[in-house]
Amino acid sequence: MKNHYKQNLNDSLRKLRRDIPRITDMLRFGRGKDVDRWANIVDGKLLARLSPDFPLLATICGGGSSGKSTLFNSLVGEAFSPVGGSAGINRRVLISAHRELFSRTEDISSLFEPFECLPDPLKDKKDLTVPGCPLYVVSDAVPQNLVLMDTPDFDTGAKGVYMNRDVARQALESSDILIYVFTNSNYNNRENTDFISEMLTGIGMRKCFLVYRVYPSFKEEEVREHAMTVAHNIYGREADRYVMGIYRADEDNAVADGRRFMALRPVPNKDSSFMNALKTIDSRALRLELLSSILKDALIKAREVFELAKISHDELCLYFDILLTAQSHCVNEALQHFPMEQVMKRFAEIWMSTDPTHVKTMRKTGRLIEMPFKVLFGTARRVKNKISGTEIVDPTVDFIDKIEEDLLNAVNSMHYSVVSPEISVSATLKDPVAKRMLEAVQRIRAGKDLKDIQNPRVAESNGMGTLTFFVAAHPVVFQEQKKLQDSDWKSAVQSILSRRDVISQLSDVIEQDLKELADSLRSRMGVWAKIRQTFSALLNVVPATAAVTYILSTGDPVGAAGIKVKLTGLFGLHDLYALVAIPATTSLKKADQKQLDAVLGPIVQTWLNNKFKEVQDLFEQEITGGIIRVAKDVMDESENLINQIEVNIKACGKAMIS
Ligand SMILES: Nc1nc2c(ncn2[C@@H]2O[C@H](COP(=O)(O)OP(=O)(O)OP(=O)(O)O)[C@@H](O)[C@H]2O)c(=O)[nH]1
Ligand SMILES: [Mg+2]
Repeated sequence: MKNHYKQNLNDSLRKLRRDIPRITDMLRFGRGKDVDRWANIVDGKLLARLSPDFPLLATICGGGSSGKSTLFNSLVGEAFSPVGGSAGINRRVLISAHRELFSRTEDISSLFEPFECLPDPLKDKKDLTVPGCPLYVVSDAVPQNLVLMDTPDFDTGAKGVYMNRDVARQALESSDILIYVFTNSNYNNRENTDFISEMLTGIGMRKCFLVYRVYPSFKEEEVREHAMTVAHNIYGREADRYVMGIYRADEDNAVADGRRFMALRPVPNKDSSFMNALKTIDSRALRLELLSSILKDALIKAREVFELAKISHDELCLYFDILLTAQSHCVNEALQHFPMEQVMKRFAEIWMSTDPTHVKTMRKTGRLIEMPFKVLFGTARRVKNKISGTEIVDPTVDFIDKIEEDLLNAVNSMHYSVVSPEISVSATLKDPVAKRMLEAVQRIRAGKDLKDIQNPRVAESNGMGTLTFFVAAHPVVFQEQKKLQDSDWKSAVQSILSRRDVISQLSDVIEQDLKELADSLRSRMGVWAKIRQTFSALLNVVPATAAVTYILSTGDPVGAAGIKVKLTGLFGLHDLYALVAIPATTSLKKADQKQLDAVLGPIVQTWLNNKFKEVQDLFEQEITGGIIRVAKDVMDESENLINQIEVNIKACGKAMIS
């Protein structure tokens, strides 16, 4: 690999190392443990050891009391590591290497990097029987291309709780070759071989030597057969490829007494000693082979996380779209009753105040018939509007009750949706948001394995293109959901209801909108006379609680009596119409439907657009705000991160083949 490719690989790998755990945390799609292991391997085996000259780390491991420390001492030629006692005597890792290697301080600190510890020499071997950072001993008996490591066992303990598993895991993850020591009592222990298999074959296949501490009476064939059982349990069918040698260490009391070192014999019997086998490993070739296999696997894993992140991001976007659309539906629900009388009266006032001077003069001198307005303003109760300083009509008690009922239903269904484990909404495919939601559902389902296909779902509600979308609440909002669940909902409802006048009052924004509407109507309609008649007919009879029905464009508003207006500004509901049902009164019947639409339509629209915004703000303040904010922030941040991850996976792949 050329130098600049190596540099690119190093840079992109470092970025992936930073971003893969970040995206997993950010989108909370679980896999934390997998990703931790991946990160450890990238740290310990790739980033620290991209150089092919880095020595191989040979790890002696095995079950408790299998003879690991005895073997370690035998290889280094001195009883550094404590042996005997009860199983699990070693509580930390002991490292040994040639003096020459210890003079290369850079290599030594990279060696300790996976353990996140500074290297300390072994002073007292008792220190190894208490947990702590790895210790080292210098030994010129260790071949210069190797670092030898004695590790704690991984099977002392009970009921699945193992005393030394974490240290053993760290040691195995950082090892380049394994020296597995086993005995007749544990050679077929699947739990042990499964653990090693998981460590050695997950990311980058690592090779091993098998050391069988066995009775001298065992025949070579038996030893080989048992050793191959171990090999198959670790590597599966390809076992032969990964076993570098099988050795037997015959039980010997002189070894147990510490009078003699352990002697290893190759199986089948050859001249070469175990030490010789270690010395003649082509460590450079093995390191390169390992690096490319680890890198390949690390990238496969990174790609897997990347795909999961994309699915999770799609799920979050889908959740967000459904939530906002559901909120739009609830806002509609809160605005079922239109204070027609109140709004119309105020509009008439504004209209009159902006009459041309000659009309005002005529009105003052009584030359203009203005009976309907006199009736209106004469009977209405008035209150001072603090904001605009103008007079407005106080809404009737009956109407306020209706608003309160609507609002109560709406906030309760919003609250229910937002704290539920699953959220759903119906939408018509004519809406761009619904299209987007359907595409997200299809992408997620295509990327998910079939077992987990329950989330999300889409159901056809009727034959007219209306779909109902279901998605589980995304884990990124769990905390906010919990906050809402734990908060005092009853008092939140009280606080929302106490602000119901947000709906009934004419805010200064509406005032302004109505003024603009009056101007534009006047310019479109020309002279007062043309619509005077309509006003006269309408304003007297429109009931305060004219009910509003919302219809998606696929519904059938045709034929319904009332004013139909297209609404805008609500999230996800682009084809929404409001139909204001005007009870059939004689005066209204007489009114031309076209005039009704022309005059009342824009006023209804102005009011609803304004109120949507205000009620939506109220919902976001009291119910949905926290969840919307978290979802939006994570959506944006994770999208960036996913893009960066994609770029770096590609860059690593390119550097690898160069
Ligand atoms: N008879 C006999 N005993 C041995 C032989 N090799 C090791 N032992 C004994 O087996 C026991 C365990 O040996 P250790 O080397 O401490 O085993 P270990 O795998 O390091 O054990 P832990 O560190 O506790 O996991 C000790 O009492 C050793 O003396 C041998 O060849 N023959
Ligand atoms: Mg030991």
